[in-house]
Amino acid sequence: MGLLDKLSSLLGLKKKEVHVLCLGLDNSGKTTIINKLKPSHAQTQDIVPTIGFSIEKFKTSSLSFTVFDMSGQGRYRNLWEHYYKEGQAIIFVIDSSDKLRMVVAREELETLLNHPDIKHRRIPILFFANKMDLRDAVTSVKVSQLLCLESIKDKPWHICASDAIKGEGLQEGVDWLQGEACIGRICHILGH
Ligand code: G3D
Ligand code: MG
Repeated sequence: MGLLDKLSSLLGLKKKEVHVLCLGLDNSGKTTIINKLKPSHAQTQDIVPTIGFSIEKFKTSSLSFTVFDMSGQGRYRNLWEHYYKEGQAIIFVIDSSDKLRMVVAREELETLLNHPDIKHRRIPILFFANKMDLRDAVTSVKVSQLLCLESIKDKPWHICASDAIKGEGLQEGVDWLQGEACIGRICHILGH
């Protein structure tokens, strides 16, 4: 059973589909992470609506994943923001060794958090401080400071250091997301 199948079966969401958005700057490691999480039977669909922007999608029986690069090209923004509405959980990936673009990642995160389709929803956000194996990488605590994560008060969030190539840290992250999604589901049922 792949990590994601386990997640969906534990959530008891056999019928209802959960949409997860996996976002971050290009080259942060999204595709590598998703490929590690993806069960072998998942159907992948690469969509390339415009040259220079691509969206990866795949589905398991009860989870659907949409992955895209937030590469700062304003003209593609509408294309990716279109997916915010359906997202019920977010995985935001950061290249911990790319200090130069950390500020760009922070700006993208702020724009995401202020988007009308995200702003007022208690949507869980899992951050992967990825590429921890690289000598230049800063710690996940430092990444969290650089991205001002402490200022996120109205959404559950969690940061995990990861090495997507070896697959390290991914399980911890998925476990956390699973717990949050369960809580969110129970609150939803209870009408909170
Ligand atoms: P993206 O989908 O976010 O654009 P990718 O990023 O998953 O394509 O990864 C970009 C590059 O970073 C890839 O290298 C990939 O192998 C590498 N990478 C991803 N995660 C890690 C990690 O945790 N550690 C290290 N050292 N490298 C990582 P290439 O060389 O194929 O461009
Ligand atoms: Mg990619």
